[in-house]
Amino acid sequence: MVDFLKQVSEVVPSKRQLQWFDTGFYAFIHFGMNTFTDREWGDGTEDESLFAPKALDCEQWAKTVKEAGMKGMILTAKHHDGFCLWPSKYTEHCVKNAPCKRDVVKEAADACRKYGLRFGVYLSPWDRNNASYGSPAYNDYYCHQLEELLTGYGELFCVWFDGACGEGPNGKKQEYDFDRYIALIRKYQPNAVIFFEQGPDIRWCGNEAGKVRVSEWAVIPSEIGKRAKVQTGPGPLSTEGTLAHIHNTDRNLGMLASILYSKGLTFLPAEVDTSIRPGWFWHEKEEPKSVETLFRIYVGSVGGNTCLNLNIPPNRDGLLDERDIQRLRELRDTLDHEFGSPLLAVIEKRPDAYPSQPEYVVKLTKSVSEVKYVELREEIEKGQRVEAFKIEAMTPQGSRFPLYQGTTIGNRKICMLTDPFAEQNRLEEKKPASPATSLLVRVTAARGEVSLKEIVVY
Ligand code: FUL
Repeated sequence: MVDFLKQVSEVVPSKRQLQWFDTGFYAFIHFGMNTFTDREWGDGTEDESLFAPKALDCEQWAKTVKEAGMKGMILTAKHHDGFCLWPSKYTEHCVKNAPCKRDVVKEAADACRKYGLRFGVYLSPWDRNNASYGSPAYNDYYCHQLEELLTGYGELFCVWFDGACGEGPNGKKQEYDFDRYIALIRKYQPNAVIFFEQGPDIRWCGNEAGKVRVSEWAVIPSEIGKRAKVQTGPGPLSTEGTLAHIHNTDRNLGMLASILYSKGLTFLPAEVDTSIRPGWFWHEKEEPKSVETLFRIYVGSVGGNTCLNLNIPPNRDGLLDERDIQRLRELRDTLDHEFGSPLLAVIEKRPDAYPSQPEYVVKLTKSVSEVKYVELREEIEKGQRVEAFKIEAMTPQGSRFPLYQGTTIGNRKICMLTDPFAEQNRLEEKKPASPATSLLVRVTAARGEVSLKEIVVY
């Protein structure tokens, strides 16, 4: 069992996964035929003449994304309706036959470069327009299109596939040749992460509502990763209740874990993809989510060992909607207000603690009542190890009282000690300040030796 735990604790991320973790918060742009037909899924019969944005300006997208503090953008180069936002050599169903003949992929890629954003593409494998869909020839078609995108638009940070596999125009379903698609991406864009439900670099968190698991592990059994039809909530994918129990007495769960892990382990972190609005595409009547909801999604995802891919859909003019821009400004203001100025703190690692259960004393110049958030980061390059931790307040005399209890940390864990949107905050402001001026961060269970690379207090 000890060997097994060692093995689990030594599964490390790739360079491209680390770069993706650093990207952290980026935009999804759903734009295409559906924008003009007011639908979420087109059926592939839409006439190219419908694609006619009047004031298309990808720089407006990039500027907004940059100002919101995001670091990248992923564009729907082709959605399920098959219409391509670039002039593809391999189909007539694309911008070259539309009133707007511009290469939207190129304009978006250039705008990203201008604003210092990383750029990625979403090429839907499901294609309801292409006649070859449902036959091996479609895999050739898809690879040709991938090749156009992989070679014509500079460096990509992400190639995003969704799992939808419905019927094509002739009623047939397609067997996707993912191995071939992946090989092509690796050949031309070795630094790009590939998003798919089951990896290979990042996996779906299992819902489109912006929710993460309580324990969002990046190290998961390869076998589970391959058939990750996961739902919201703590599913087996999180390995909650499996590995954690190996240390404990529950033999059945220990057995289950060794079976699950018998096919090996993989580093496969989750991405949270959600839309600022109810739909993925722009619909006049839809309104953006509240700043409170977006803030909670941000803290849960970026601060929950995942990255946040937030969709903002351009409208029929080809511009981001002013309502969404305003909401992103509010979100940025809230994030700056809450995380803009960390508190001064001196951090000391206690010398006598076990390597797998380190303890850190965080000395503040203020009372702990002032602390709203504690951000913890593991040295994820060495693997993800922390299974449980506690944060306590400590007085100069050494009395302690609990403030927060958590499970996984991973790349970044943001622990919210006071809720900025809760009414009770205003009432609590009147309470006397706590005499405690230190925090004690204690890792209470881990898969191996732990070293936190950052503790930041806000
Ligand atoms: C899903 C698609 O079916 C939705 O339309 C959207 O593009 C979402 C991000 O992925 O699989």
